Amino acid sequence: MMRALAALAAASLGAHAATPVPDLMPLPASISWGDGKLVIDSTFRVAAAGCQDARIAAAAARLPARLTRQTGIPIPRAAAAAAAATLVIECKGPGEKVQSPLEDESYRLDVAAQQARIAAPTAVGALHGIETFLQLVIPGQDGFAVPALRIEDKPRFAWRGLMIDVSRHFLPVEVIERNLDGMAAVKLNVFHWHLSDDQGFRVESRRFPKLQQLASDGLYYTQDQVRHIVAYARDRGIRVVPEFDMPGHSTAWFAAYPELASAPGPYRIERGFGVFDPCMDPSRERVFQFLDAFIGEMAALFPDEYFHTGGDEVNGKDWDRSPRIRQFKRARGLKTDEDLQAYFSKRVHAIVMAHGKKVIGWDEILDPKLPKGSVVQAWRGPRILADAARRGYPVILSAGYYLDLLQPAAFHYGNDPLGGEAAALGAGERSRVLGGEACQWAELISGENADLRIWPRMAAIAERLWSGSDVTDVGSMYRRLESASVRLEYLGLTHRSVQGPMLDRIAAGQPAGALRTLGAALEPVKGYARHAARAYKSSTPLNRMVDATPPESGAAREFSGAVDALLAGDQAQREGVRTRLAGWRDQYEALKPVFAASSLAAELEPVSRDVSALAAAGIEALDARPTPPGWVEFLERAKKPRAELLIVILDPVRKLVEAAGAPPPAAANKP
Ligand code: TNX
Repeated sequence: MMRALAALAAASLGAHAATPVPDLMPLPASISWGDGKLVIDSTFRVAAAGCQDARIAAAAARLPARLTRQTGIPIPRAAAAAAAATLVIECKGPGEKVQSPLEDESYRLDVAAQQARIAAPTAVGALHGIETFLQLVIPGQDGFAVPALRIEDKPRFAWRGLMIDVSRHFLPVEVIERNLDGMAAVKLNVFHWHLSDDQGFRVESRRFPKLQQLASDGLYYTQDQVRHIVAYARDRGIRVVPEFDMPGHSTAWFAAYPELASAPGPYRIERGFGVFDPCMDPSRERVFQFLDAFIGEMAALFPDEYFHTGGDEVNGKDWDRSPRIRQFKRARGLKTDEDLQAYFSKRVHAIVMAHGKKVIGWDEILDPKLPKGSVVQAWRGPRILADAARRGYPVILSAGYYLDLLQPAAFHYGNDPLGGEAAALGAGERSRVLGGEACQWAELISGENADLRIWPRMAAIAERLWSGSDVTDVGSMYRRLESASVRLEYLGLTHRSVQGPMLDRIAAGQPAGALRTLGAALEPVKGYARHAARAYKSSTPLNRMVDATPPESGAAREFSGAVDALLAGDQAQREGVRTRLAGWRDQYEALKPVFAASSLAAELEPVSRDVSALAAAGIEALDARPTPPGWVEFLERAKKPRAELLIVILDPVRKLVEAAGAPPPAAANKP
């Protein structure tokens, strides 16, 4: 039986006949359902047939342990002949030696009652098939099984990435590893590694060892660790694109090699965040000689054909202040700092290409002199994406995919690389839109909460980049995102589990349950508002409630939906709404001893009190009692962020209260 995918998405894949249907993410290009199911138990065996690729053997070897983690069923790591295997993986060829955006990533998955079979032209396609298979393993009334089906699948976009900044805060190797596991699980294929910025230089250089010695606080990846991560990523169908940001965002380099800078210095690793003046000096040949040697060393370490040299946010101040650089501009007929940056970029791009790489850079590099074939990473908006495509450059979208801005998954999900400005592009121009990359800037993340910031929203963006443009049902996305989120924890990500220890720390020995309840009513302030609230430094501990609170509260979203349904007449929602509100009302009393005991909790007292008062008003409204006195003033206060947290149940409760009785005019409300 065949069903249209959009309809499937709308049905959340949730109601297929009597068998439960798994929540796939990203949704595949096509599914047809068969009859019956393949049982998954401790007799599970996997066989790789005709795959001349070590990646498939490695993935097959990991499979039993992954299934065990997901199901709790002990499954031995034992090879099987194809005829006896539960899952057979076939791929025609190994695929490219160095994976590129041209790799064929398609696969087909057939599941019947006796056996499942993945067939793919390349190892990378087969790896995607394995991930789909794992997503299909769900518990039913008689144990774990995969429903019989055929899936034919391939990505909509060739470039599906996640950029992680490891300069502002260093992330240990194991954090990178588990994020690569998560990326592979949702079929992302580019890890863009932002390895240098004002706040730290994070790779060992043998040519220029002062970079790691003086510019990293001892927190950097050795070349062996880099090779390990590159191999780890390749094993999972993921390319690694390194970024060394220049000529701006480069203070850390100058702490090691001040002779690269436009001003004499002295320089120290930057501890604050923002856009800073230090900048490489385009007027000195020694800078390009240094970069030639450095890029040569790094080009050999990172096998990907693309090399990212940044290019963002050059403020030009140190250039303007230098008589030597002003003279250089005049002598070369370079009128503006943009012209000077274009000159710098042209030199650096020639070096990158001389070392056998293609260029990728932030959208400031878009200039008539940019070498053809260079990829433009559009971060300042969709207009520049369309502009780059019109001018003949391949381009990827990052604007609208900034995970550090803490926007809801639905916001990112609605941001299509071929939507907005790009919708007006012609077919040839559209083909240059290679895909997109989410960005996790690291001013306000640590190794502890990085997963919590990236996941699960990343999975929604991954679906936007993999699945068809007609897969847009937000309700379906959120339902499936919840399942995806649970599965990602089995893979080793900690976006859910880390809240436990973080809240326990804040509770300082008291029970943390009420903190969790409070947290469900809150979200961190959005955009750059945290930087307005205090002057963050890289040394500022990220151990507060705001750091432990996910960007999006699923509980608040569900509560809001339940209130809407209730107000539309669905009385079945009433008790659930009341129970939720009672929890939020009561957390304040429960937390009083915590506020008194813990310096980390003390700042939460006002917001906890307001959540409690708000919930109490909601309960009154459920009981049809009129609007409480002072309500309007109360709402004004409760709307404002406290402790960098927003009360996100405010709107649904306001609706409840207003439905119970129109608020009296503000003046009459004064206590
Ligand atoms: C702008 S996006 C930057 C980064 C910051 C980021 C914070 C880009 C190319 N540059 O240096 O970390 O904003 O969102």
